[in-house]
Amino acid sequence: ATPVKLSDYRVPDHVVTQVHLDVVLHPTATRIRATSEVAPHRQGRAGAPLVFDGDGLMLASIAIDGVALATDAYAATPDRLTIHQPPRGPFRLTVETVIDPQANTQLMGLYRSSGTWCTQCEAEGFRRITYFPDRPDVLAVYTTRIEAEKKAAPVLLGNGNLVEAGDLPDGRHYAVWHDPHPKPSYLFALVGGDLAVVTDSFTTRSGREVALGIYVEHGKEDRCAYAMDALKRSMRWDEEAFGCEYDLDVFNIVAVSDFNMGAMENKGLNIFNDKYVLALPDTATDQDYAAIEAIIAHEYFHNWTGNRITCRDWFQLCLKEGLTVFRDQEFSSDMRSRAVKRIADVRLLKSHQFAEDAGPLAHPVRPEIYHEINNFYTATVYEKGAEVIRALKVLIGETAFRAGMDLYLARHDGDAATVEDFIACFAEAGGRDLSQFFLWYRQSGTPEVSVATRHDAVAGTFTVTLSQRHRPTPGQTDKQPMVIPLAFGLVGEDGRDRPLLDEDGRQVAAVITLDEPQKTVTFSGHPTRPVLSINRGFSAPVALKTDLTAADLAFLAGHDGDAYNRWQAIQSLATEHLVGASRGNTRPGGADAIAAALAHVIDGAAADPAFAAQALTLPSEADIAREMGAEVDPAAVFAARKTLKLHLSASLGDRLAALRERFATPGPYSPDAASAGRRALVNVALDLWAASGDDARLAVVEARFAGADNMTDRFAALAVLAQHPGARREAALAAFRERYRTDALILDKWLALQAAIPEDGTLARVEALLADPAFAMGNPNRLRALVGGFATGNATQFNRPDGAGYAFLARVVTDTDPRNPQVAARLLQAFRSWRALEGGRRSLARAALERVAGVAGLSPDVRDIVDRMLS
Ligand code: HT7
Ligand code: ZN
Repeated sequence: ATPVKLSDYRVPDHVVTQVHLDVVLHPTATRIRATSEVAPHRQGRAGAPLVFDGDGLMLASIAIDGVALATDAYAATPDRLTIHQPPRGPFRLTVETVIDPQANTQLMGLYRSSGTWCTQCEAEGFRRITYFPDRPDVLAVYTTRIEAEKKAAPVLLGNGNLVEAGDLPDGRHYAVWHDPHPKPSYLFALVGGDLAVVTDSFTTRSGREVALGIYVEHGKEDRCAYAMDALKRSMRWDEEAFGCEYDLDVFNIVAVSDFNMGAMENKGLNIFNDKYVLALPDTATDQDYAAIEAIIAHEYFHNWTGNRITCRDWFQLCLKEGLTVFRDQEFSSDMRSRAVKRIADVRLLKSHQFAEDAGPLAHPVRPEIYHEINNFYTATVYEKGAEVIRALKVLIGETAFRAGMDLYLARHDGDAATVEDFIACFAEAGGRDLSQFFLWYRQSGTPEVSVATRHDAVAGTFTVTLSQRHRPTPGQTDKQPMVIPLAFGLVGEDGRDRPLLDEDGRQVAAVITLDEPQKTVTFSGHPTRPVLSINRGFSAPVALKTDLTAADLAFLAGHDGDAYNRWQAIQSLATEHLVGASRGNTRPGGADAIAAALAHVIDGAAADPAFAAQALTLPSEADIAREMGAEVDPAAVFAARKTLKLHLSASLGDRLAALRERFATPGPYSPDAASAGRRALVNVALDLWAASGDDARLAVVEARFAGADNMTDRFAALAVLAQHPGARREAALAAFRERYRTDALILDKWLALQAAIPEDGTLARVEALLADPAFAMGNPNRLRALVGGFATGNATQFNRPDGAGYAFLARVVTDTDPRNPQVAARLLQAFRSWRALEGGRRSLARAALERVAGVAGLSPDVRDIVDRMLS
């Protein structure tokens, strides 16, 4: 297939300003009549044929201004409608299509989930409903009339406000929804089904009353309170933090159980994967609550960054996604602990995005070419996209950043904009040239920054030399130096930041901007050597190499005034040790130094239990592998990490045990951040304490599992037991299965946990679970839990030395592809770091990928991933 290139962008020849959709819902034959007000685009090609997109469509009828078209006036194929000589002025085009939602297993366009009709139109799903210019720069006002049998679909929802509803003969009814805000087709949505609703209301700052509704399966109404609360907090926060007020009379959320991603920001009618809506203390962990809060906020924030201002084309995806992730991260930081949120976000960035950027799927935050847009909803576009905005804020300062945002929201309201439009607002607000900064959007790969320091006790100076390096990535060999804002401090022996003075004794800012290949900065006033704390708060998304010694890191771990860097210091200390151990070289005393740093964390845990929990969490196997970069043996990595855990379990045993009492959460469960932080600390301590495998300790864990009064503690105990083979584990897994036998979302946790057991028997267990009634191949959540959990959560077993893990994934991917290409392509990305493996595994992984590549009739989604993976 021919790739799509950013450089080929041109305005459409025809625009649609208004659409009336008449949808008659039927399980297998839904009829859609779309009447569009079409006009030639002012800058389009005069006299061009009209070309509308389709995907698997069948045309039932076509008319212009009410007159049926002669068959030679147009050509309709499943994926295109062409009118050879459309009128030169505005006209009304009516097309009728009939589609089969029941047969739609791709979950794109109009499909059915547990009997509910629902839609997913981003990125190119609308063309599976009707012929249309399905591109984000065609903005139209939509009116949708939905008709259905009342018994099957008593609830009929659309975008915008409800303008009319009523009964029809033969037990049928209808509803008409009108959305006054012009929008691209990817934001269209409708829902029809027999759903329960939980309602509330919100008064905007200008006094507009908004009716809020969350629609869920009957019987799940009691699980919506947290999502509703998160929604109201998001609405208020967006007014206060960004001046963004909601703009319709209604805001509805519908939770469905079959969904390809997390959620979708359709105008006024968000559709969610039910995993990110439903929560009760007995069903959801603290992490689930935090994810619900973040995703509810994310989708809501799209109302401005994505909907009111949308993207000109899909190359600009980060314009809405990176910015909206940045906004949801800020929201969660304000709702919870900022430092802990930052640590969690950086952990995620490094584990997903750094890995992506270091492998064959690396691409710029704003790609310039794609084969399949669905494969570009990536950690790079989302998470790195957010980091770039954060770095911009550090670079230009808070005031200029806010002024730039205000300008962007005012200037581009109603536009389909570009990243250039966005950055121009900050250049203008900050009065500076941001053309070099733009490289963050164009160059792929994680910049590497090396830091060397020199102390001159006689002159009292401290010199920092920074250099940047950019490795080649697919399609990019020559790269230019970037603008890298590095927040920093110089920490004195007393643990306090020293004044930052240049060589002339003048105060300087606490940010070094590295915008050349190398830069040297000298500070005065240091008769004794300070310790450099750099990239504070992870101000730039770079990989750092410093000359900090183990003693410096231990010092920063205990004293850095920047909480993020306190955490980073412990991570660096542990990672360095674990990388060495994975390669068979351990430094004497290395594990003791880590134990000492963690003991310090435990002793000071009361100051911020959630932070202490993060600090006590060792680098993951993936973190260690990423740091190694090449010739990774996942079994050696696992063994190194396990050895360290055993050491810590023994040396910190009493301290860890005492945390359980010290930080027990009193009273009934509450999902608030402070209580969640205490639980996180107790549970991470439990895991380390029980790592010894001592039976008496496991008995305590088992008792905690049985006695837990909430899902967080119950599941944490189960996860600890899962690491230790034996009867206790199997009994606990069976009890969990039985307790939640009718609750698919909870059984997903059970599936994922077993898939992650780092033992030889796990692949057989996973294969057996494919036949468990808790599993369903056609449901994306189940597939992600079991197969995704195995491929991305179990480094030793996915990377078995016999290649059986790779063969298994390749098989599931090729089985899934004909049904749901998007999900298949995502699963396949578990191979993204295959080139960094040691030789034996590398050739087995290559063979598995080649087997996938050799399958005839692969979807464009899987073909794109496998080709890039092998190129
Ligand atoms: N903007 C939404 C992306 C999305 C999506 C993309 C492709 C296929 C299915 C999808 N479902 C949702 C979600 C978001 O980032 O907010
Ligand atoms: Zn988004």
